[in-house]
Amino acid sequence: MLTMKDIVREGDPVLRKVAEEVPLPASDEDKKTLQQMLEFLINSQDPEIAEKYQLRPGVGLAAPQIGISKRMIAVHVTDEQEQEYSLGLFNPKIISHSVELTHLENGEGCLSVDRDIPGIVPRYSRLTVKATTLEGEEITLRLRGLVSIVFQHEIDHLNGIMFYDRIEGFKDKLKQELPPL
Ligand code: K2U
Ligand code: NI
Repeated sequence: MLTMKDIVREGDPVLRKVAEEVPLPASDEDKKTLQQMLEFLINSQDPEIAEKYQLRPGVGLAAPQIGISKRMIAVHVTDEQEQEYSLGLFNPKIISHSVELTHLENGEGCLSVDRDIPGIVPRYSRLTVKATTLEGEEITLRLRGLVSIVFQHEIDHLNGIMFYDRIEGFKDKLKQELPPL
């Protein structure tokens, strides 16, 4: 089973690469990896297992976060309408999105980031995503709310983008804090 030691932390170049499309139908190895990513999320939300293995709770995980630069994500989250999304997806692609933006009031975190970074992370309110499931089925998902945010956070990981890249002024603030060379 995957534990926190398998999670790559910021600074590792794999988190800044654009991940490769997964050749379909997926190999047994890629299917096993994606299954393990989904299992990690389920375990991380089980108080006993999370406590026993010291897992940080997660609602999403992208393959680059376990050092694999392939376009695979797992999502395990229940939305505001109590709809559960428990999915392993190959090659997720945002095919349309709302102009309207949303954000999580308390900002975002990341399993690959061992620090709190305050700030609003603008996300599209609504999203349409095409992907191929672990079972090999091509699906189209119309998402909103927390689930939409989770998908955007994970698909950003596939493109080498970290949530704080999207915080207004975050980079400038960083420059201000660092003394000029
Ligand atoms: O990709 C990851 O690092 C997993 C993140 C995904 C995420 C963070 C912020 C907003 C949306 C998705 C972890 O799930 S962070 C833990 C968490 C738990 C519940 C709700 C939001 C974030
Ligand atoms: Ni993350």
